Amino acid sequence: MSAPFARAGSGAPRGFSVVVVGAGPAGLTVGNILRAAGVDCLVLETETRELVERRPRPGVVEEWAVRGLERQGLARTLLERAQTHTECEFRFAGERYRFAYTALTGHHHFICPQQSLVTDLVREYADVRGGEIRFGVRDVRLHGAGSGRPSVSYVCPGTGERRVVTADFVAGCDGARGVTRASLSPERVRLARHDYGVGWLALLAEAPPSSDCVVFGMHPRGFAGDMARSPEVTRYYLQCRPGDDPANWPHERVWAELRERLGAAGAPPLKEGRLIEKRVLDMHGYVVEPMSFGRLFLAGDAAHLTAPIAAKGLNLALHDAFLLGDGLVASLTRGDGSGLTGYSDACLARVWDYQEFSQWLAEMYHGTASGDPYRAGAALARLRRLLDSPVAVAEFAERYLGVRTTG
Ligand code: RFL
Repeated sequence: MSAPFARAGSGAPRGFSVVVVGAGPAGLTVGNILRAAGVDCLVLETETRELVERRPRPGVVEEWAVRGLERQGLARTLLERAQTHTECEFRFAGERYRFAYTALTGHHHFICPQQSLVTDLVREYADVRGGEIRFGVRDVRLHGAGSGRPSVSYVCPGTGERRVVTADFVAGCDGARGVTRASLSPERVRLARHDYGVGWLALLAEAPPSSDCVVFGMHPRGFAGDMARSPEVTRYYLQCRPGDDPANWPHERVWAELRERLGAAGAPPLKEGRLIEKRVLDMHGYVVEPMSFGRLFLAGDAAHLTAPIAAKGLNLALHDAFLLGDGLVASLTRGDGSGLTGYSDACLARVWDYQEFSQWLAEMYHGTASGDPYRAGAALARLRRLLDSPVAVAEFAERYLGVRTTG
């Protein structure tokens, strides 16, 4: 491992074994794994600690991911506080279809607002495991990613000075809008992108849950989703035009559309509340292959974006982080580089599986409202098969939960 500090006054940049760019779930999980093994590292984050701990983010976490956090000693408060989801409901043509996936598979989802997870991960990394972290840094730049000793520079928020840190490895965990991905050599990486051609109006309502499980509504006017987040807050989605302006969706219109698209025989009435978040997400996904270049390893949304259609992005970020954290520890403490060599392929197998599931689900959710009778007919066939065939249901359960339940 590198000496973590350069001699005072030497003018030489400080050195760390690992510099992690980005304090989201991916970066903080990598940092925590490194600190548990006694590896020195620095996390750089452009936002303040208060903002990353409060930024409202989603919450469907797969059971295997929570067990992975638990193995790293990172799930204690999540397990104390998170609700579990065991069923979901499809609504179509005024009917309700319950899908009790836990009864079928023995597995469930955890519902935990991402900001609670991030708060726990920051506290554990910085306050318990003694990890170094700089919040509010500006203009982060990566230098020499393909070289034997890369460095990262940033502008210090307090002094306005540019600081340089060197590293044995850089973990690029700076999300979809970060800078590390751009350091991958364009000749050696491929960016695969898919545009779903629809938008989702993502809403957070100060309203108690209207349903005891996640509800997916497929309607000729467009998809609608109802996902309880806590006893006080519920997330709703409404399919809309890509690039639509949230200002086109005043309170009355939102609730009228939700009532229409989620309406079904015997469904409990929606509990309305003040809309505290309203933004339009253009549904798209991308995958960067390979996820590493030289001594730079990407993890989470920095490497791949999964449209929130199947609620998979956070889960993939954690999967990458477990593999990257373990690979870095093996390399730095035991000289075993096999985890890092196989890192990209090991991540991408799950990434592509989840991308394909999102695409499959997207067609079922949006086909009915596509205006294309062929797509609408095929979407209905997809839904009917899911409702009628035990084999289709078992496969859906596996993919929805991200586990192999058979074989
Ligand atoms: P993050 O969470 O974006 O964190 C990246 C961090 O890097 C910082 N950053 C930089 N730091 C230093 N230098 C720079 N140049 C930087 N640029 C950026 C950022 O400030 C940030 O702190 O990425 P990470 O760690 O890869 O985690 C990915 C997940 O956050 C993401 O995939 C999920 O939120 C996706 N997602 C969902 N995933 C699930 O598994 N289950 C869900 O239910 C779910 N629902 C959703 C979602 C994403 C949504 N939005 C926000 C599009 C619902 C929505 C509405």
